[in-house]
Amino acid sequence: MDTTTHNSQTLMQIEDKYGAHNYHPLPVVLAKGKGVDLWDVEGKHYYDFLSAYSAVNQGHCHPRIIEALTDQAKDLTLTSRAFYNDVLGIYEKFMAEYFGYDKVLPMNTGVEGGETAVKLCRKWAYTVKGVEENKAKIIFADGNFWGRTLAAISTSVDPSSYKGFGPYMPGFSNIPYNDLAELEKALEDPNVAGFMVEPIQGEAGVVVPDEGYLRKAYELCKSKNVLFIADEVQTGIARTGKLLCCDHEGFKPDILILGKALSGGVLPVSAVLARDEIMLSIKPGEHGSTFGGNPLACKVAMAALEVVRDENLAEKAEHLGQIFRERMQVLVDKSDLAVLVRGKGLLNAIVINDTEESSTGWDICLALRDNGLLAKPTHGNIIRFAPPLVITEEQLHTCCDIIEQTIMNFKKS
Ligand code: IF1
Repeated sequence: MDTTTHNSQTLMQIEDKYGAHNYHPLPVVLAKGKGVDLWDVEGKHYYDFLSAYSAVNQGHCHPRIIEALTDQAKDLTLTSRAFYNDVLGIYEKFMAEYFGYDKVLPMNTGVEGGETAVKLCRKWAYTVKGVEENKAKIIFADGNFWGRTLAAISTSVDPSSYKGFGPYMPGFSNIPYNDLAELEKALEDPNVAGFMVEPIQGEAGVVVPDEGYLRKAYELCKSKNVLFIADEVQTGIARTGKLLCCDHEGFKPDILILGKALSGGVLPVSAVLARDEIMLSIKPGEHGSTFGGNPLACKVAMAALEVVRDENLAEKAEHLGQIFRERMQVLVDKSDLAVLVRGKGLLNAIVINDTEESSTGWDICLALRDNGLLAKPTHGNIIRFAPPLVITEEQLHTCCDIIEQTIMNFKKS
């Protein structure tokens, strides 16, 4: 093992030489995280305003979650699903009761959750709804992002996601986001089995649909015996001020996909929840994964969800999110650069007065980094701001000061 003492520069060079170039990270090399705080290799402090894309809602290295990890790691980490173990059933009951569903199918990454939801929806279509084999259709919204697999990119309208990876998955179609008329039209096709949608589109730039859109979309799906599939991988687990973003509109998705903060960012844990009629359409041996539902992940996830409940993180996100948007609105009103702020809870974004192709968002994030705050643009002109939900009101104001000063003093290149 390389035991040389490295600095940020040498570590970035090593990654460049030996690692695939499938990312373009902001040039900062992190070495330690605790709560909202991050430190780089040289010991410089930053406030985390990305939370690993909403995976670290509970704060970095939360002691209760780390304790669950280390305790279980000493006993049993993985049995595979070839055998039972003494944790999975306890976890499944915990999850079913926590979210109010009959059953849970445990997976690892968010995109595996999405793939699982699509397979469940198709299987339900053929075995319950009565759609002809291989004719099931699932509708997605333009601007969606649910991961990097071939099925996920087949529904993308972003060339950087799908270009050069064809041919694409059949049986998928797209409609505009936040457009009930287009959804109603698409649902006329009797082969439609599901509508899979993010309650707020994260990667698209924290795009919040009109009040009531989700509820009405759900009702339209119900009226056509079509499953409403909520991708809450990024919006779930208290991020938007409720346990689930769909809770803002008071309905339960037919299929719920969770990931990211389900483990508090400690290891990959995802889950798909549904009622028996849907979940039992997949029979033994028809789906699974080596690590899905492993005892280590189950203990970590239960601790992560107990932290959300015991520390009232949804209420915090709701309260602090309002403060954040009020502070940012003051900035928007006096800045020529920041044109609007939008979001729910502590999932927010600022739209910058420049083109999607510009580097202004990136350049502002470099300046924010220099001023001790880490954020990343979703597009050239949209910066997402999503701190861990454990941030205090005082820390939030300090960070709003940093954002305000950085943007007010920023000079476009
Ligand atoms: C990357 C984006 C965010 C997601 C939603 C499913 C998944 C994601 C709503 C898949 C994952 C991650 C992927 C990561 C960066 C990040 C991301 F910029 F890519 F688009 F958050 F907006 N549904 N999003 O946001 O979950 O398989 O990654 O566990 O690919 O760079 P995953």
